[in-house]
Amino acid sequence: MKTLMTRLLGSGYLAGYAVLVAVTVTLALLCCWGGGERAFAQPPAPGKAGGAAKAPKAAGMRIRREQIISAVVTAATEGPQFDAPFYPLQARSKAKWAAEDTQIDEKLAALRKKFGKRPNIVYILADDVGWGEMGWQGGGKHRGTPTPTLDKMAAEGMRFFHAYAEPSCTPTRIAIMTGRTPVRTGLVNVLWPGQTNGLSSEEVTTAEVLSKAGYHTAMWGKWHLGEAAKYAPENQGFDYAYYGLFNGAPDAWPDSAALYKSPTNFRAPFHDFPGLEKYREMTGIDLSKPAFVGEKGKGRKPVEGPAGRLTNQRQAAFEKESIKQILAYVKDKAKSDKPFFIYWATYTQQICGAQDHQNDPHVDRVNAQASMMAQHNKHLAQLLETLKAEKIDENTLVVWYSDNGPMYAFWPTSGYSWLRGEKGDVLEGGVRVPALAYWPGMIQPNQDPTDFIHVTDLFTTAARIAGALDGIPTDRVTDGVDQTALLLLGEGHGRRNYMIHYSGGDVGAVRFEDFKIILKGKGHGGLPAMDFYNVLRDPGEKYGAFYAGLYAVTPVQNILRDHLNLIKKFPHRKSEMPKGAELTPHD
Ligand SMILES: [Ca+2]
Repeated sequence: MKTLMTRLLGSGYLAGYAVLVAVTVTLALLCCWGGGERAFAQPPAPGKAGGAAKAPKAAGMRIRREQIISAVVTAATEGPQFDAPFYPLQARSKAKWAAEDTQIDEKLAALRKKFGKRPNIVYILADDVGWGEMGWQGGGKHRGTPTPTLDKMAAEGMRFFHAYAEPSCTPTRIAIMTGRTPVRTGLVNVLWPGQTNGLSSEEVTTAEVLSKAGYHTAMWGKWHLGEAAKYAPENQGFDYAYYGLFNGAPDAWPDSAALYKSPTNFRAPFHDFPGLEKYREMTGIDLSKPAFVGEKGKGRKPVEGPAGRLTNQRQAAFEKESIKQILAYVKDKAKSDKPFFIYWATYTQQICGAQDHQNDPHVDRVNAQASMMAQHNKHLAQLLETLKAEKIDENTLVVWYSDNGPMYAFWPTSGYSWLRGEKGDVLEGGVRVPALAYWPGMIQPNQDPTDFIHVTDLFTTAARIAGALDGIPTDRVTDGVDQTALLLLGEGHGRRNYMIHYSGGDVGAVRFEDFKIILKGKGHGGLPAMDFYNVLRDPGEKYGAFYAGLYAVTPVQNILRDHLNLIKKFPHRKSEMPKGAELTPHD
């Protein structure tokens, strides 16, 4: 990877970079970089700490041309420090965004006047639901996985055809919780039961930002960001948390062992698992407490009953208990003078199904996830009805987002994507996911913007809507951009035109506008090795011919270069994973 980067960012850089800067920087600045040193009245200030380059302090001091370019392109002028490729778009959108921000402020102020408090925020993160799985995408009942409530939300809210996540569970959970590309946090791998690392306490979560801003904060579902108490949600900003520790796989292990002994072990996926007791003897890993209920400042205790015992019925039981609690929570907090933040990391659709819904209309019984999706749609409808009954639906943003693409290893109990690739890939099938935003009265119904969003954006957008942008730390890079304008003003108001798709700790692909380059091994014929796509024209990534996209190579290289350069100023947090123990299975 390093050699490839060096080659990609080689001799052609300067010319291309000058073009990029010329296009994006204001005329006032352009006049400053004709000579070696010029006076520059108001130099932008970079991020406050974390090894950021020092900004010239006094107005009018003389600075070098290189410093001007670097400061304009990579550094924050105030507030959060975003990734370097964000700044050219910000620079050329300054007037437009300022006008939009005024409109947004007015809308939020009017809402606050009406309800007397800031908006509630509900983030629902689904598991392994592939792009195309929704009825509104051509899936739904036509693929044996009915999604009636999600289709209703799509019709009454904003549906995203261009929503992106990280390629797997833990990384997307890091991204939604911190607004940061996982590699920056020191945690890039999917966590497996018994592993001792997790999301560093030094990271600032969405829950911490909102809690500090006066929100009630609660979570239900699959945490999967570390097993130790210090990593637990009640110690990462949530007042209350009802959560599972592990990925979805262990729920199927004990039953698989039993199935293996029976004459009906057809395709039991984990049939070599020796059972909980034997496994503990062999490994020292105790799987008997897969779920906990925690309260901030009070610690946690294991979940009792079927939702707290590994079996392939646990996920469905856990979801049932979760929605019961969520509805009670909403009813209770509707009366509070403080708003609430709910993070519901639903098990839908992990490996196990929901027995009660196996015989629902249109449910494919061979695909266990279809029944889980049916159950989830029912629960989701109950949540929306409750918000309405409590008369807070117009003061509650609900976002539904899948965490990654399907996992075909468990086919046909795997989910599905119409796109190429699967969970773990930086191909569209791995990272492009179904997503929705629903907010009656604030988000206009039936919208399908072409703008693209990334799961990290939910962090920054929550902070914006809560009036808590000042809670975002400025001593580190935040990758999520504020997408409130897209939500409230509609198509064309998105604030993102690039993405860096990571595969574990390495850059796997770079996106700029409609162009996407997937970085590969060795080049040939004097050209770097990469697959080039226009993913607007070719969402299935079927036509990866490089030559048609030669003109886009330099802009994409520049994005990569600026991204990598900023890492030098804001180094990644050290991994807490013991050296040499990094495995990267998907889940
Ligand atoms: Ca997942």
